[in-house]
Amino acid sequence: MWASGTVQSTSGEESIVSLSNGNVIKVCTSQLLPANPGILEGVNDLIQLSYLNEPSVLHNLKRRYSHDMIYSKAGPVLIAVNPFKDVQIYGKDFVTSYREKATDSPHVFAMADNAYNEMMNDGLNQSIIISGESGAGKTETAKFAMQYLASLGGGYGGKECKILRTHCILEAFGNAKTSRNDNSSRFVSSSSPLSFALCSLLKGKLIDIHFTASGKISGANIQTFLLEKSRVVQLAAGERSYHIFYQLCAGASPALRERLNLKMANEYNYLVQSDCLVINGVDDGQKFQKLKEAFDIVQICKEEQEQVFAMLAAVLWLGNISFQVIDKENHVEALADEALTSAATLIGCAPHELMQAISTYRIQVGKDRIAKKLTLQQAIGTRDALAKFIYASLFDWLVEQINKSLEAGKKHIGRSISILDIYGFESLKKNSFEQFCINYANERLQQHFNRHLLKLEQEEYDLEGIDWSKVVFEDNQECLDLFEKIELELGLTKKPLGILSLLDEESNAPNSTDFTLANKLKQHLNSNSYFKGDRGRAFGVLHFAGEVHYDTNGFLDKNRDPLSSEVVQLLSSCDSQLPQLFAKKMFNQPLQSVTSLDTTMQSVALQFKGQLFKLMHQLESTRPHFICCIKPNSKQLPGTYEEDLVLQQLRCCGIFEVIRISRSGYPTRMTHQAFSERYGFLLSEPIVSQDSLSISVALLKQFNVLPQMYQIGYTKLFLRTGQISALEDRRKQVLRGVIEVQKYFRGHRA
Ligand code: AD9
Ligand code: MG
Repeated sequence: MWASGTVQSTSGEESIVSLSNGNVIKVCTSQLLPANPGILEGVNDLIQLSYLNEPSVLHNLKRRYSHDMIYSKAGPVLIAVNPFKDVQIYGKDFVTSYREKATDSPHVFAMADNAYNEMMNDGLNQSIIISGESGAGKTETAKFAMQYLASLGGGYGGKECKILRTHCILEAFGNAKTSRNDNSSRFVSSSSPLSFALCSLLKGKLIDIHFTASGKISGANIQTFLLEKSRVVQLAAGERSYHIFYQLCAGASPALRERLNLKMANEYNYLVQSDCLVINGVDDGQKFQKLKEAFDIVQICKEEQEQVFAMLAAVLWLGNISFQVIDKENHVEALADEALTSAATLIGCAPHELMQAISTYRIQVGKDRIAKKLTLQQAIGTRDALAKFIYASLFDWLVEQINKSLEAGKKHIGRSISILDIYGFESLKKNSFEQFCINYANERLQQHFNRHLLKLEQEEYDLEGIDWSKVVFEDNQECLDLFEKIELELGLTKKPLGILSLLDEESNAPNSTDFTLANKLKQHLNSNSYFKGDRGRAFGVLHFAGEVHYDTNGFLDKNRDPLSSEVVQLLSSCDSQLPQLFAKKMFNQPLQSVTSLDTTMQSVALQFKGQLFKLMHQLESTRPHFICCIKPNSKQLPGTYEEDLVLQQLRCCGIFEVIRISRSGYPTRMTHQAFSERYGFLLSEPIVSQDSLSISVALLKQFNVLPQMYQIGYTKLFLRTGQISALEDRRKQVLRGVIEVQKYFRGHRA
C-alpha cells in the first residue's frame, strides 16, 4: 500500500525515493504524499498530524499499536484497535489513575470518566456510541465502559453486577458461530482454533444506565435492534445456530430432558443441516449452567425458566416436522409423528391443531371462512415462520424480563448514560436486506456524528473568537433522503419517493418479485445522484463510507416477514402462557390484513425505521461520545496489523469524516505561548513587544504564512493542514546547524 521514504531527487513527473528498508525506487511524483515531522510520530490524537493523509493516519495507529497503545483519538472520537490479547490496562490501578486524571493517554476509561463527569456537573444525559465491524471489540469495549461506571457508581455486587451478568444471557440468545470470510481479502486460517468468529447476530443494543442524583447506579434498561431470525431455521455450512440451542441440548438435566422430550443436538434438523455442532474449546453444557445462574440473578424464576426451555425445545421439534403430499395438486399435510406431538405439547395445543395451522390457510368466501390446503413449499414456509416467530418473541420477552429486574419496578427519573453497541457500516461481497438496514442506520448515526462534530468545532471557534464561515461543510442529508423521502401530495395521498417507501409499496403489491422491486427502484430513483441502477436485481447506493451494491434477492420476503393468521390464532388459543403472550403482542401491532395467507405485520423496514427514529430521538437529548473499534486483522491474532483492513474500517466508521472536517477547518491549534516558545528563537529580527501573541504574529509574517492559512484566536493560534510542517522543518534545520556548530567548537576545544 504505502511505504515511507525520503525523496532523493525529482525530475519532472518522476521522483527517486529511498525507502526506509534501504531500497531505492522510482515513482510518479503525483503519487507522493508528504510525511509528518518527527515530533508528531505516534501522537495521541490523529488530528494533531500536520498532514492528515491516509498513510500518515495508518502509520500513526500502527506505531501506537506495536507499542500496545491500542487507544488513540481522532478529535473527539476514540479509536480502539482490538489487541486480541490481555493488555493489562483495565485493573483497579488504571481506574484510579483515570479517576484522578493522573494520565491523559486515550482510554475507554477516560471517555467513560468524561461522560460521568459531564453528567454529574452539567446534569446532561450522556451517550457512548460504539461502532465497528464484527469482532472489532464493541462488546468488550462496552463492558469496560460499564465496569468503569460501575466502579464510580457504587462498588461491585449490586445492580452494576447484574447489568454485567445480563451479557451472558444476551450472548447465549443473540450470538452464534459464523465463518466471516465473506470478503475474499479477509483470509481466515483454518488451522487456528480461532478460524471462526463467535458473532453477535444482534445488530445493535442500547443499554441505558441510570444514576441517582448523587451519582450511584440505580438501574438500567436494554433495547435491542435487528436480530437475525433466519438463522433459527437456516444455516450455512460450518456455521451454528444460536448458542442457546446447543447449550440446552448439552446441559439439560435428565429430568428436564424428560419433561421436554429433549434429544441431543444431532437429532434436530435445524441444527444438523450445517454439519457443525460443537466449537473447539467451548463446553456448551457448562455454559448452560452459567446461563441458569444468570437467569437466577435477573430473577427469572424457575417456572419461567422451564417455559423458556420449553419454547426452545418446541422450536427444535418444529424443524423435525415433515409433510406428506395428499393430492394431485401437491397439497400437503403434516405427518402425525413424534415431532408434531412434541412440538404441539410444548407449545400447549393439540397435535391436530398444530397440524391444521401449518398445513392450511383460510379464505373468506361470503360469510364463511374456508380452509384450503397448502403446497409443500408454503407449508415449510409457514412452519419455519412459526419457529422464527417463537424464537424472536422469546428473545424480546427475555429482554423485557431483564429490564424489569434491572429497574426493580421503579420509574427512572434521574440521569443516565446510554451505551450503544452497534454494527458499523457493512460492505460485503454480497449485500442483502440486513446490510441495507444496518447501513441505513449508520447513515443516520453518521449524520448525528457530523452534526455533533460540527457543533463542537463551532463552539471552540466561537470561544476563540474565530470566523466560522471559512469552513465548508457537507451533510449526508441527501443520501438519507434517498432512503426516507415521502412527499405529501394534495388530498393527503403519499407519493413514495425514497427506497423505504418504494420497498413497502412493492411488498404489498400482488405478484411482485425481487426483479419488479429492482425495476421500480431504478424507475423512480435513477436521477438521484446517490443511487446507482445496476443490471438485473441489483442496485447501488453511494454511502458516506463508499459505494455499496445490494442484491434485492429476498428483500421482499425479509421485509414482509409473513406470519399466517392461522398460526397467530393457534398461539393465542394455546394453554401455555408464553405463546399466548407472543400472539397478543402480535395483535397489538397494526395488522394490515388478517384474512389472507400472507398476513403481514408492519413491514420489517418500517419497524426498523421507527426504532431508529426513537433511538435517534433519544440520542439527540444526550451529549454523545464516539468510540470506533477496529479489527486489525482477520485472523484474530495479537500483534498483526493489516493496513488495508484497517483503512477500510477507518473509512467505514467516519474517521476520515473527522479528518475531512478538521482539514476543511484549522486542525492545528497551539496556544500562543506554546507556539512562541517552540519557534520564537527562529525570529531573525528582534521585535519590540515580547508577549507571546506578538511573537506568534511576527513568526507567521516571517515565514510568509498566507492569511487564509491561519486565524488568531484569543488564546490559540489556528493553522490549516500542513502549515506546522514548514515551521518544523525550519526549526530542525536551525537546530541541526546549532548542533553542528557545537560539535565544531567541541572539536576545537579538544
Ligand atoms: V460482534 O459484532 O458482537 O460479533 P464485537 O462485539 O465487536 O463483535 P467483541 O467485543 O466480542 O467484538 O470482541 C471480540 C474478541 O476480541 C473478544 O472476544 C476478545 O477476545 C477480543 N477483544 C476485544 N477487545 C479487547 C480488549 N480490549 N482487550 C483484549 C479484546 N481483548
Ligand atoms: Mg458484540
